[in-house]
Amino acid sequence: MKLTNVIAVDLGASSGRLISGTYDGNKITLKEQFRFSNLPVQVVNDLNWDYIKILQEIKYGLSIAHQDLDSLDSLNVDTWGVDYGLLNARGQLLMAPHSYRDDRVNQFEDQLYNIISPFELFKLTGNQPAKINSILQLYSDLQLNPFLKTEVAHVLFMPNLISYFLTGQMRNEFTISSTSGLLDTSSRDFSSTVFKQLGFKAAWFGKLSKGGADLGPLSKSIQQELHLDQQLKVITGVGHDTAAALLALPIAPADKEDVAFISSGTWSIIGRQTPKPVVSQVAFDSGLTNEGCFDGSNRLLANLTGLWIVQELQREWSYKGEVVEFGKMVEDALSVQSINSYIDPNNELFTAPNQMEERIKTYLKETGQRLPENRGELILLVLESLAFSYKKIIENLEAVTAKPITKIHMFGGGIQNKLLVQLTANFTQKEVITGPVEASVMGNIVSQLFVSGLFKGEEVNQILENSFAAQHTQPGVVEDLSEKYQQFLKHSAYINYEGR
Ligand code: ADP
Ligand code: LRH
Repeated sequence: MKLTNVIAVDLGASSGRLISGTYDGNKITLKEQFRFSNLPVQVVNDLNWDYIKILQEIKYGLSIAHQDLDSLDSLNVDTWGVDYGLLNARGQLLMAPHSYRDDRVNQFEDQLYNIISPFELFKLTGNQPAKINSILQLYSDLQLNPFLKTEVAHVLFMPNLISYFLTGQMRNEFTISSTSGLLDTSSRDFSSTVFKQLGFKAAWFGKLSKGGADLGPLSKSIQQELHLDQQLKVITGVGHDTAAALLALPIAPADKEDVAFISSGTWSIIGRQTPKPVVSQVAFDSGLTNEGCFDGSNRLLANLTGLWIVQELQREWSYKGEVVEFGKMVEDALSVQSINSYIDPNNELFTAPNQMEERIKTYLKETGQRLPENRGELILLVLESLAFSYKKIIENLEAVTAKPITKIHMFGGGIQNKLLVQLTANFTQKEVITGPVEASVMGNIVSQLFVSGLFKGEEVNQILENSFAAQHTQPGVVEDLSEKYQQFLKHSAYINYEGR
């Protein structure tokens, strides 16, 4: 069989990567072609994505991949959720896309929820109202810049915006759109009810692409710029990184709804697959949200501020002149005992950038808990708080769906943190299956092979099993955790949703 080379452009909120996948009919072999840092930039009062740098880095990565591989067949972009670009009728960006951590939305939250209440929004769209959601970001943009109402001609979600930069073609995709708070629970298309009430126009978003489509070739100018001597087609495959990752898990169809997944990267996303969105009062009260899978089914999940906290500690310490590798941070945490102090990772204090060490200490002081005496203790308390949050959310998922979870599939950069994986197994007392690290990339590639007609469906699990070795972590024998868990729940009001 002829080798097929596809490129996954996977953009995370800490780094972007171009990874090639070579499919030989039996397995997919990944090769990292290029990785670059991707951090939002504070520009006076706005926190923006550096979209020009992102595009430039992707072009550079493509030229490296082109030199490395004989032929490039296709490319697809997946990214983090919710962010978007606003374009005028000439297809130009009206402003730099904002990061979901930009604080312009704070002043408009109450206004939006006065028009449509949070529970009403949840029932209408399946999305748990949150500051980061595109619905609140877009509503805020329109209030802050009234000229947008007449100037906006297109809204493209981040992966679709990047694909537009590469091809000149505009198309929003289902999985990424499902993070926006703008899709209807039943039709799984843009909600005319929400649009009418908020003054958004359906034409801005265009026709939704479901199940993937061929977008067209890389634009002529980029082909020439990169001296690409062949046609590379760009595919609107899976657009959301978490939805992409689910395509990379070799789970038998019959077991799909029995396992939980934990995506552990900048964010932690903890969920399970369900046939349809779950919009009951108890799902809402449990802080869960519904997003779409590439096959049109549903992901019921909670978004938790994840290793962002660890990333910020690393960034802060390195600005102070000390380079602290993630591996060293884990070693430091392994060398100390737990001090039984906990944070609520989803507390607002931890979503904003800067001064993370101080923020953690402030939280501990305000909740009357013991302060860490060294970096190891500080990192360990963050990791324990994350693992206890995973446990609580898994309990919520089991309660809301009235169905036990048998095991956990964990993926993303965080699975390189063996301590976090073991804590997750120990605290949940469930087997944790890890891999691949680059799950979004693998899923991105799988979606391209589907769209190109190279995969039929049933054979995918076997091909995934041939492509990487999953690791199995069993829960260790641990002391009685109930007191520790109660202590965590006492200090994590947001995670402990019943307490809201
Ligand atoms: P995103 O896709 O959101 O940018 P990733 O999935 O790449 O994030 O995960 C990044 C996280 O993975 C980092 O915050 C870090 O905590 C963790 N990580 C990466 N490499 C290692 C390592 N060698 N040891 C421990 N943790 C690591
Ligand atoms: C993780 C993620 C998550 C949220 C966040 C904004 O990368 O996609 O699912 O949507 O980004």
